[in-house]
Amino acid sequence: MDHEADAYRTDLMTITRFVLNEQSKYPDSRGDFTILLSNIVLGCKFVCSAVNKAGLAKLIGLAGETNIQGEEQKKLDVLSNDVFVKAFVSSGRTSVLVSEEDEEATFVESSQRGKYCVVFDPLDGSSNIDCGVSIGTIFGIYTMNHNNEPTTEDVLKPGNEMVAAGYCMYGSSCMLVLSSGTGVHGFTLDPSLGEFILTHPDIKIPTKGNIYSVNEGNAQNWDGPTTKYVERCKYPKDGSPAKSLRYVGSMVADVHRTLLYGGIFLYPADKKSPNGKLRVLYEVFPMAFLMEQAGGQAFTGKKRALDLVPEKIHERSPIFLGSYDDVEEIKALYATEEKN
Ligand code: AFP
Repeated sequence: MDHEADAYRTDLMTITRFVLNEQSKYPDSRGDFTILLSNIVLGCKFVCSAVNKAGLAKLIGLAGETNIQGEEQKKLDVLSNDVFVKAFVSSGRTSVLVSEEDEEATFVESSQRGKYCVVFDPLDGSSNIDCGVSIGTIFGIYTMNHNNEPTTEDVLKPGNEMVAAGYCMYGSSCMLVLSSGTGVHGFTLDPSLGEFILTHPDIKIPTKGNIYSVNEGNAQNWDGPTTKYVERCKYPKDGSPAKSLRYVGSMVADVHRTLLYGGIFLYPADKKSPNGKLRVLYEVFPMAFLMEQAGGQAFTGKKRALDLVPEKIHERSPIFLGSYDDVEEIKALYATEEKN
């Protein structure tokens, strides 16, 4: 009998236990982050269950405009947003919420306020829902550094001021990947226990990868450095093998694969979208935070992504993120262009 393996199987490191362990390293900590995180976990479990049922609901006629009681059915992304907003507000640990689904920021009323601000995309990649492809929730967390009325200025801060970030991927398994500034850790939902269990401790991205991930349908509108970079992925000049192309079209899935296998994910600027497509606060920053924590890099075409200072809550930015050496290469191409 393999006692060591048995001990491993019976000594489960749940996400709550993991965060409590981390918390115990800070004697002044009052458990606010643990409480906030347990509400994120609740939202993720809810969305996971709803996503799993989405196909079935459609099949048996529960989804659509109205349900059998004649009530309007909410779309999954709207429903997910409602769940997360309510979980954050009721946690009593948040003051400002910015969601991809809501045009304006939500300011929590004073009786329920707490020290955190959360920026999030409750269901990213929602155009993939109907075909059962992986989608996800992305979040980033800031702390309030004053006791005055909260404003949008509390979240219009560079990504390097985030205290934590993560995503939950609803795919063949449900996985929550989190960093609170001490490495990146992955937890997989055990559906029979209803608990996220630590399965990927201290994720490090390979220094170089052999996959590039981009929507090549936009190639005719790319700028010089992006065009040159993708050309090099396909026809390397140094005799190395060409990179493989993988593109899901769900940022969480594409970034998750990049984190585990290495390589680069690009959503560049193009002539039609000079600022790219992805949103700074709840797509670019959280993923850039995770990449750097895992030993990779994230670059906008001009600067380190986490050094951007957003001026609007739904601002967009081009993004190149992934393995350290692969991002170095694209940085060099932009540096050369700037000189010429
Ligand atoms: P949707 O939520 O509209 O599906 O957009 C997903 C997304 O914001 C991000 O998850 C993808 O990386 C990116 O857009 C894909 O964009 P393209 O369809 O333009 O490639």
